[in-house]
Amino acid sequence: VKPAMNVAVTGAAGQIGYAALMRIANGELLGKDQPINLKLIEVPQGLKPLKGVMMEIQDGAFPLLNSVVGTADLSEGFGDADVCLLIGARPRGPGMERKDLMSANASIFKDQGKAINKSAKKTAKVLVVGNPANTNALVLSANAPNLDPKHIHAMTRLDQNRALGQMALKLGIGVSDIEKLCIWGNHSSTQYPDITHATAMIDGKKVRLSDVIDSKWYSETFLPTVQKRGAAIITARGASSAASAGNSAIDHVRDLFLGSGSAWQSIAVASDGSYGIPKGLVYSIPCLCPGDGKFTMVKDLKVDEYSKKMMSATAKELVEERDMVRHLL
Ligand code: NAX
Repeated sequence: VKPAMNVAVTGAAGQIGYAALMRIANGELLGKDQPINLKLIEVPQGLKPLKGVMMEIQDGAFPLLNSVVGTADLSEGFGDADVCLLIGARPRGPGMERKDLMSANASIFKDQGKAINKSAKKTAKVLVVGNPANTNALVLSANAPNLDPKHIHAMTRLDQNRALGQMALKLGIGVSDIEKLCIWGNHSSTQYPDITHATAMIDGKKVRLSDVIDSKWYSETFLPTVQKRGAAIITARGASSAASAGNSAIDHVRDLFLGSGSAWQSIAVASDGSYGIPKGLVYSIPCLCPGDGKFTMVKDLKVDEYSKKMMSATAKELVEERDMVRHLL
């Protein structure tokens, strides 16, 4: 039996936490042979509902689950963590400006960065889901110098999954028939879902997506559908997407640890300056995941004029976000 890995989850009593935790406990995050210790972190007022979630987890009788702790104490929660899933964040309140939201969250992620720096394993892999995810990850990284910034990610996998779903629906094929579709930039409406490198298997033949997709459908239907999917779900469900967000967080971490071969995965991570993206911005880029917590960015892609414009628009938004939290970096 493998030694247990420690998985810390913030916002564990929230709706994404609720949707993801049973699956994590069931081995979908790190593999069906990997025992885990769950460390569930909430703000003090979240501890009561968290207790209920913990009772349900217990009632799941998961063979891989070694232990479960619920706490509002960051050093206890992040202690020896191998994986940190940072889901909890401050939601936008009435009358709250984007700038206020940005700085309220940045200070949460500053504290969490310091706690992870002190208490988690130096090799810990961190995934930020709580919004504004990219900039929260940037603040966290600045406050966790013991960790390699390469291991601090923000989630754009949900955007990638949404794009794949829409494309597969349009073409009448399965999502696994589509390759090399990726998301660039911010997890926001400026994100750029890029199909210029993508291929699809149609009637047994591999074709370039840009050869079979009408550019008017791409720009007038596909792009806004993917970029505004979160809002459409709120309108329909009366609550924001939770199960699909939890699912994508699991996809992200699972592929990082168990590998996903030649498949491209969108990961928002500190830019190394490739593609003219300002160095250090937490910016989504296509990556390969060989497993064992490692990844490599896909380099030297040809970027056409349209992509260049879209990629720099989302970078510009991230630079503006960074400027709003500069005092915490
Ligand atoms: P909920 O409001 O249902 O749950 C959030 C939970 O986090 C609450 O239980 C709250 O008590 C807790 N919390 C707040 N601050 C905390 C802190 N400092 N430490 C620990 N726990 C804390 O929100 P939910 O729907 O679960 O969404 C969570 C976050 O994910 C939001 O910021 C949301 O915007 C973001 N999302 C990000 C997505 C992405 O693709 N990156 C997609 C889905 C989602 O909208």
